[in-house]
Amino acid sequence: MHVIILGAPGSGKGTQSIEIMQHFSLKHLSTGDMLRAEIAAGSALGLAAKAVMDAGNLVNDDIIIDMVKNQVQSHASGVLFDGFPRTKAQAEALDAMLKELGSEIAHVIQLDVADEEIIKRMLARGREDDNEETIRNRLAVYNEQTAPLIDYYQKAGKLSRISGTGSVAEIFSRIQQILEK
Ligand code: B4P
Repeated sequence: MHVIILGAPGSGKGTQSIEIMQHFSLKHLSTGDMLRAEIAAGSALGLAAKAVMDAGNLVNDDIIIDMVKNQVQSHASGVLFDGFPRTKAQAEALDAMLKELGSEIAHVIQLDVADEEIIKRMLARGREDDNEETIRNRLAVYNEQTAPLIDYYQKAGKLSRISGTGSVAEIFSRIQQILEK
């Protein structure tokens, strides 16, 4: 079973992914974590990605798709995609990758959180890319480049939209109901 957790930056994708991983045997694949690992390692990819991430923009599709491809091939039994795909090109590449493996996405869970709540959460998180100017740009980039995926997965009959407001446990129980169906 392959699952995507979709939502605006700071909507709690990473937080819920930890809960999902503990209950379902899925490999957690976070492109944000992978990019931060590259930055920490000081690789050429990390250096290039850092400036893009600090500005709140998206890292180049080809780089991201290559990064994900290796992981998907070695975890064909079930992946939880967190923060990927973020563009239509990434979504189409993912569909093609899975098709090659004779597989497909089973569910897409979309976390719905109001912008004001997101800004509050991210300012409290205080990661390097969590200043107000960057957050506002990330929300604009999300609306422009990632939000069209809601329609993409809805048309494919795979989307479940849930409220991402409430306690971490409350939100996880909404997700659990969907995944256990
Ligand atoms: P990501 O690492 O994916 O991170 P995110 O969207 O900021 O956060 P997430 O939704 O996981 O929120 P979290 O659980 O942490 O992206 C970082 C950057 O990497 C992107 O801007 C982009 O530049 C680049 N990137 C990554 N993937 C890419 C791709 N595919 N293509 C191109 N570029 C890519 O929660 C946020 C905060 O809220 C935390 O402090 C948490 O404790 C708190 N919180 C969570 N749930 C809560 C709740 N229920 N109530 C109150 N607070 C809560």
